[in-house]
Amino acid sequence: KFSTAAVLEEPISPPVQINYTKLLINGQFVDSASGKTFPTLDPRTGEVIAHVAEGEAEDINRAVSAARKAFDEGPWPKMSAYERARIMLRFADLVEKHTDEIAALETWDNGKPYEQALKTELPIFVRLFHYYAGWADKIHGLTVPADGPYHVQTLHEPIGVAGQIIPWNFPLLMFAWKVGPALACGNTIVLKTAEQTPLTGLYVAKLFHEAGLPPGVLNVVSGYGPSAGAALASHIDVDKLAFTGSTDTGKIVLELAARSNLKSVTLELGGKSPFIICEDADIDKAVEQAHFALFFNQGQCCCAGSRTYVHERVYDEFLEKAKARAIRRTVGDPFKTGIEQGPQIDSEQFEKVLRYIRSGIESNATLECGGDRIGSKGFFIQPTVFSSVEDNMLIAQDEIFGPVQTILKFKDNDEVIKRANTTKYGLAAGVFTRSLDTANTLSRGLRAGTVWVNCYNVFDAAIPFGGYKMSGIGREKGIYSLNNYLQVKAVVTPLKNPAW
Ligand code: TXE
Repeated sequence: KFSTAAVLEEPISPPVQINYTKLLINGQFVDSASGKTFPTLDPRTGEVIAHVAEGEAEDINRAVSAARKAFDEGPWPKMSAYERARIMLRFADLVEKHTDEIAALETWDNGKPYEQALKTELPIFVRLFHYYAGWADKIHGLTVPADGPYHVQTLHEPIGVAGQIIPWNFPLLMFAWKVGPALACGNTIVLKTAEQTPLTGLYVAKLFHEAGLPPGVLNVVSGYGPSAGAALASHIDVDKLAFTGSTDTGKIVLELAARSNLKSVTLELGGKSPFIICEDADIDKAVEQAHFALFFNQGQCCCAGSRTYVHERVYDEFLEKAKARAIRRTVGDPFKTGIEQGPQIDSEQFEKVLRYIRSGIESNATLECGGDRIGSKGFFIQPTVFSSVEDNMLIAQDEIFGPVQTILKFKDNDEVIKRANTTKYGLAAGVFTRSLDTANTLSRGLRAGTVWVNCYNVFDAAIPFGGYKMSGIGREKGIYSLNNYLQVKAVVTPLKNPAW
């Protein structure tokens, strides 16, 4: 029953050097106040790649002071929006110039396939900065036709210092989703990267300074959640907090934000997204997209299509093909050409995924393929498929965050809408059908921030992304993300001559 995925050979030597391991505060690389460091590991082997300065509360204080000064004294928020846009565009150019190195660093620290980082994620990263640079000089208020002899206008102003906490599954893309809109609106930033993946954030932040970003505008602190992350979320001088991570940690940071200074908070949290294959779907396309929806990025996606609902009339055909596709999936050293799947991020996530696989077996779901680790080194897991999954099983309810596809059977649209919505999450959903009516019925019935119809994982910079229910608060990307980083000021002036 195991997949035929390749066993890992000797790891390929990454084609990049690590130059930046300190904290980036006020435009300078500095040691942490305590002098402490922490190791970041290669998920292929579990071995140490580098020791990185460990930021804690004292370092967050230093970074927030720098960001505060850069906001209050300028020039960033008061600079012409066109100039801000030009710096963002110059940064995007520099990223393109160093794209091989940045992708290699991302793969080394995270374990994702190099080809995915290079050909999919880096272009999305660059495009996102182009997109938000385009917005910088198009953010403006309104004139408001209020009653009475008043001239009323709204000014759309930056909020101030933005605290941003990002996870390890897409270190670069999460950097872009957070930093792009915040800078376009004229804010200054303290960004805390995930402790598993500190390297690319430091690298690209250095490039931003080369592109002309003034010191203090973008500060990057590496460190752990309960120390550095919590200090940022509860900082009295931080005006806005943007967080991506688990729902449990999302609740903690929301509480810290409320207890400190009521800073406004956006949260992008977990999911258990349904992927629905209707009886009239193009089955081959649905198999491929359902596979992509779940297995992309080692299954470590908040929007992973992790409940695959298949109509009973096409269930057997879909299952056979989905299983064959999972067995064909190429797993191995992410630096090797043609590899679709690398290792999970760390031992904690690796053990968590294996625990859920055991739970699936114990709850009598049928293990169709996979189910075990690959090799004895690093954090590789076989592409795994469970069929005969029931809604009440743990594997159908919890976010597994790994390469484990769970396939469930349904009879009709009303039933599947109800079952798909019976979850605390509401991040994304997929619908596969040839009928426009069915597509419309399902996309309107599903309670999710994104519904992909006959496609999945489309992450254009202009498309908003975020969750219903416990998948989060607010939207990132697109025009919607600008609101997260703006204050609206109403300016009311009496008119001397109301007739005009
Ligand atoms: O998440 P955490 P973890 C889900 C996924 C995964 C699970 C746990 O199911 O298996 O979460 O992963 C920082 N105050 N997602 O433990 O803890 C932390 O340092 C402030 C979904 O990695 O939420 C990191 O920078 N910050 C997800 C960030 O929060 C704190 C992506 C995320 O870590 C903190 C990742 C605290 N007390 C995991 N504790 C998605 N939505 O894409 C931790 N952090």
